[in-house]
Amino acid sequence: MGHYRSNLRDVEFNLFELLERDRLFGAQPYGDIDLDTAKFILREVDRLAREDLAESFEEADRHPPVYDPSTRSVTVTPEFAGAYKTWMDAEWWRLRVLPELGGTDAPNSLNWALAEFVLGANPALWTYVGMPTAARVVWHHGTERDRKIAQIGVEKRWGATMVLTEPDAGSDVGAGRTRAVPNDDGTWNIHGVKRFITAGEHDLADNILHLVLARPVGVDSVGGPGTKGLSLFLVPKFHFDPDTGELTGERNGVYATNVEKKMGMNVSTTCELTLGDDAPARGWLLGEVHDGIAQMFEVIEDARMMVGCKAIATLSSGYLNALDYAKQRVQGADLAQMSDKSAPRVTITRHPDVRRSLLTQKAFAEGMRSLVLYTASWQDEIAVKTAAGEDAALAEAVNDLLLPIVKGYGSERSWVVLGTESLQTFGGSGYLREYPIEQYVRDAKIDTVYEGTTAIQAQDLFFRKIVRNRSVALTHLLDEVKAFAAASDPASPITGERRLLGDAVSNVEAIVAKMTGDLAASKDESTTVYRVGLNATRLLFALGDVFVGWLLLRSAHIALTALAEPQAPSDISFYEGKVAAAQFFAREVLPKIAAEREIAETVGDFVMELDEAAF
Ligand code: ST9
Repeated sequence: MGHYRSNLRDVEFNLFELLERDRLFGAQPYGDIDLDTAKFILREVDRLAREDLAESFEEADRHPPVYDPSTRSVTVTPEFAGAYKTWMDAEWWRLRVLPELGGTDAPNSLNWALAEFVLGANPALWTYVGMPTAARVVWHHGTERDRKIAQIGVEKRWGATMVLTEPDAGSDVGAGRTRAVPNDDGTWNIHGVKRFITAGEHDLADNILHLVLARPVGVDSVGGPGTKGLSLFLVPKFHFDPDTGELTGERNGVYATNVEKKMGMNVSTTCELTLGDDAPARGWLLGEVHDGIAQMFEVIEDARMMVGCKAIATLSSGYLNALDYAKQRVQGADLAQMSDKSAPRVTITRHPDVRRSLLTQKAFAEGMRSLVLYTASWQDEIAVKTAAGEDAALAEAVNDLLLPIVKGYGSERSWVVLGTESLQTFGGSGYLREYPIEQYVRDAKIDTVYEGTTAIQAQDLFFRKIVRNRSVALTHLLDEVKAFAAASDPASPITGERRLLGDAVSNVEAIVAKMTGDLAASKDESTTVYRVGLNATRLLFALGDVFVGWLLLRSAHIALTALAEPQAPSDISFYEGKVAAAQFFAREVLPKIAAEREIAETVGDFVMELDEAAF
């Protein structure tokens, strides 16, 4: 058996029992999909991921792509290249491609469910398949010429990258110095050095289309300071005939000048790209307007969702690997017989702390899966409303609110639980390369860092998604959570847990109130905003816990209803597990938000006033 343990049953539960996604099938814009087809696709991708895509996971980690500085090229191992080809040949990635570009309109909820299988089996694979996202953004913002390029990119299965970061412009993208100079023929010459470019160079595709942020120079009224002065350019690795897509054989002046050596995700090439150094790097401005950061953010939003999905995919497989191990590992006697040295040895699933750990893993993995798919269900809502010509503003705002939580909270909780609980379940064996967990931990760490660090997600959440949105999306969601928490259900085994959820919402609202108050006070005393900064990640985590607790309890409610009817033995266990995970999370995690509130309310100025020498 390979390393990857998927959870198809839970994915289906989320899609069809919790989120009732099948209600969308057969109607616009998802007229081509029905429930049987969706379940068939899920089963197929699950099988493909476990049996084929997962196979090179370990090998590719031990034998990362080789960078040849003399040709500035990268060679990927045949094993990983085989997995990539298998995924591309299977064509399921076309469910993410616009119909205008040869794809099928499938709900984002279904797509992110499929993505979980791929990202769990071989996460780096996904980073090489950027074209569906890139082509969508190019199609939406491009001229006829750009749309043709998007069509060619999909048809020829080219790679695509997002090129933002520079050595001195990481979180602060607006500090980027890469320049773009217009040519007479409508193209631009790009000059600069970019860093940390995922899949920036490889031999898996015939060409790579780089989406590059650069600052136009020599053009009136554009190219000012900060992110708003950035434009987005389409810069191919190889020049091609824009009508046919045939490569001209001429190399464009964008080269990988280094490939980083990393802690994990070793098979995903992380490149330094130098543009326009010894040969011109020519590209096209995307569309006719200089609106680079907004255009790039459409790619970033997709990638942030991907990171959250990857994080929980790995946690879920980590948990299921740990569970398998715990069920077999015999060690020590039952604690209730600890004084009897001749008592029979038991599997470690009998030990209280291991059970606590396994339920922690289960609750976070399943709760955050719900969070990812719940967020995706708002993306479905945007598509449905847009197709019907209706106002999608609320759906957009709720999706925007949830994205930093999916990415920031999802990645942090996954990485911590993987390291402290999943690996720990294996004892010393978890530290060995014999088991996949040590690689999971290494591969998962990047999720808290790239696509905007956790601190960036926390600031995005508060300043942009709450304050700038005037709390419309937050209030909408918290009202739903409060209504669920307050619903009367006296005989139910989750009555106490609903109360704990209600308390957690009050506490998170108090954290928001404290931060909003400090922000308002900063109009008179600007440094008061530091208090907001000190509470930002606290809010991100607290809100994530509330939403996960709510989704787990909603799942438990559905499970309890199902358990009232006759069920197959495997379904009884499944539904009992859903109830237990929700009860555990509500009892063990949600009460901690009260302490977070207390800390948040006492946050003052001393941390920022401390002399740097005292650190
Ligand atoms: C990276 C690569 O880390 C990781 C690779 C992952 C794997 C990718 C694999 C590919 C997967 C497939 C998907 C991708 C496909 C790839 C191929 C594609 C070619 N929401 O607040 P302001 C906009 S890459 C929406 O003033 P500052 C908005 O337009 C590196 N839009 O910010 C706004 O204008 P307005 C990742 C947003 O102070 C404008 O920005 N790097 C949002 O100027 C200015 O906003 C990062 O993620 C938003 N949430 O700049 C950067 N926020 O206000 C992290 C801003 O008028 N840093 N906009 O609407 C940040 O996010 C900073 O907060 C900052 C600050 C740069 C936005």
